[in-house]
Amino acid sequence: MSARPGVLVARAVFDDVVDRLRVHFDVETNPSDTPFSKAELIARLQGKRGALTTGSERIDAEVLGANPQLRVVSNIAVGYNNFDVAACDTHGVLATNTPDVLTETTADFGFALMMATARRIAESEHFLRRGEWNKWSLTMFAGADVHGATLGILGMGRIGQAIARRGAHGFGMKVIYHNRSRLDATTESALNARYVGKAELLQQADHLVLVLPYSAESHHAVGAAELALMKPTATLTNIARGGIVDDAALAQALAAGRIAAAGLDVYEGEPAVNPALLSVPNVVLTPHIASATIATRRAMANLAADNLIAGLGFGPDAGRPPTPINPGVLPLRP
Ligand code: 8YV
Repeated sequence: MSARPGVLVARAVFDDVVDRLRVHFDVETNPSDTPFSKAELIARLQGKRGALTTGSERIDAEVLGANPQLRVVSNIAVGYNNFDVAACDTHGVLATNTPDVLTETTADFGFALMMATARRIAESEHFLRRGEWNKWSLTMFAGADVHGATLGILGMGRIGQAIARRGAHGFGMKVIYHNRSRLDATTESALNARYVGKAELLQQADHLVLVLPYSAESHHAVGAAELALMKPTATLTNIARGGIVDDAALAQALAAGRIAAAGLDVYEGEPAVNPALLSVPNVVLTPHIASATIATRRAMANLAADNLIAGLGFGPDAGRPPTPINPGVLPLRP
């Protein structure tokens, strides 16, 4: 039997990143890139000390209980709602994520999706492709201005702040935000951002962007009651997580013209998308690609590999993984 620790790479990852893992570990990969079922994930993890996961793999008490030898779960994502961190603590398992490396790329996409939504880019492109464009007219696909408008940000972490910078400094937007904790005065003034209550954020924003982590508290943070507070001319953009928006309520609000338009990169129960959203024209829909540039996805995969290697006690940073979620479990049990 090999003395090298075994690790599972749960989804297809860049070959050179897997090669970095092979220097230290016996690596099992998933070349088909089909997400494992829970039972298969549990089976594939048998005997493994570590796993490289994505948002598709749920690591919970059942998975951890069935694999007591597991020591490190390294997510290729900044969000980690697929991890039960309390269960990881209980089992002495280190959980890690990939913050920072995706901030600017994700903010670029959030801004692009917000602009596409405000300026009706997808809706008008579909119209053109359907061959329906037979004359120019003054108000054809007239949308809402982005420059000078009020940008509302719900969740003001790293990505929220990067979106605020783009809005305030690139587009002369008035930035308001709501967050669990208020930013310090220096950061607020650098971003030209004003802290407001959630109701005021909903009422005042011309373009509302959601960038908060998903948790039991943020489930359906934007539902029918919140949508009812928004301006009928407003747009809503969700690049955070499915489940933060009540997708059924949003589809109804869009169909009724309760708000002007929405841009969604994430969905409740994705990759399934609520069919009601597919049938309303005033929504731009993308398949969870906010961090998807080659450079950023490579940086995420490499940071996840760094975490796995160091977490399992190898490489120059042995025992000191760069971005732990629950560093309290360190040093790990043998
Ligand atoms: C990931 C994301 O690509 O980092 C996150 O939290 O949502 C995306 O950047 C996705 O979660 C796959 O793991």
